[in-house]
Amino acid sequence: MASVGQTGVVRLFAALQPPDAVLTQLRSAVRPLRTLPGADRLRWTPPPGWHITLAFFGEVPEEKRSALEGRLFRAARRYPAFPLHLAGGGRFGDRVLWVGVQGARRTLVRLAGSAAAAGRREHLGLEERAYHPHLTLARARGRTPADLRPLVTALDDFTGDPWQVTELVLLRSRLPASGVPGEQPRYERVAAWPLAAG
Ligand code: 2AM
Repeated sequence: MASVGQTGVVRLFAALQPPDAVLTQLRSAVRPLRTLPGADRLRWTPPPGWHITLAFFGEVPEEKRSALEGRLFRAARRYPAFPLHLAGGGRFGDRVLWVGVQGARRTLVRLAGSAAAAGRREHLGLEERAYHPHLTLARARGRTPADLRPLVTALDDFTGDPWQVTELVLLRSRLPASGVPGEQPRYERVAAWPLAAG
């Protein structure tokens, strides 16, 4: 378990971590994108931290942490293992470039809903926005919009190998010290629970 920060709160989110072989494939697909015009003006997410967010809990007070973890453990064991693969590109407006997630998407969306419900029952401030499965590859810097369309097109033909999702992971996000240009959050695995139904 990660140690609790000095303020007694930690920034936590539930996620899936694709296996290393899939991340290696994605890395190879992303490498040529980084040489396209405008790509150097984006902040590219470092491959070791690549994940598919299920639910973002924000700052979780220490006293709610074990109850949240218990709820996530119980949610995970209600689901069977299920297959996913990464495929194609997409974007959120002119700010976020991502790779899509395909396969047992209905199960994925239900699992994400259960993870969000676990947070809501602990009265954590979850956003109500619709869940859109994705793995973020790059973000626009600051307020500068970016033309992400050529990068999305370049990912059209990418399809990664399928893998079997067998666990729900709790990750901690450590924000960079403010004022460090280009610094990104670091993610740390705090806990993982098996999908154990069936
Ligand atoms: P993103 O990939 O779409 O940026 C850790 O911050 C993870 O939680 C990121 O993958 C991020 O999604 C996701 N997330 C969802 N809502 C968030 C929020 N309000 N603030 C920060 N991250 C959020």
